[in-house]
Amino acid sequence: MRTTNTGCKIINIATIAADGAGQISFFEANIDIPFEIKRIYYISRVPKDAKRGGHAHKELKQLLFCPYGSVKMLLDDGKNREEIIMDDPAVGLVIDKPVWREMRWLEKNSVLCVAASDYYTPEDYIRDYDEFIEYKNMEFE
Ligand code: T46
Repeated sequence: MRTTNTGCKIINIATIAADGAGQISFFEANIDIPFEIKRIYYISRVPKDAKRGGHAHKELKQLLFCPYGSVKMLLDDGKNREEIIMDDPAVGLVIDKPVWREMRWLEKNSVLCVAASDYYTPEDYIRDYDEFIEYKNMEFE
């Protein structure tokens, strides 16, 4: 496990290879990731260079992983900004605090999967960057 410059965590997802038959990866809630899972979603059929995201979450915790292809994550905690390329099915990104995220698809049809700690709650999103900075400044004070 490695903590990134924006306070996210890069984790190794347990992965077992089968001779000539690929690999299987798995994780368990509360054991391998620090929360209960209430929702799974995945983003697929995205063209190369398309961008998504552009928001932060107030409370939601998530594990992101890319089982196929390559997606660039831009992460910003209000003080630090970094880019992380997700291209390994055996690696996950835990975002468990308010961090602004933008995603760019580096390869057509890459799949981004997310295990989330809560049901879909539109009120939990901050979709305006200035509002996000104000929210973080209140947190830093
Ligand atoms: C995140 C990044 C990594 C739902 O109705 N239920 C859901 O569970 C989700 C995730 C989305 N939606 C609806 C809300 C919008 O009408 O799907 C539409 C597209 O969602 P959004 O523009 O937020 O998608 P992304 O790819 O920008 O962001 C998503 C997640 O929403 C977000 O939580 O962290 O992936």
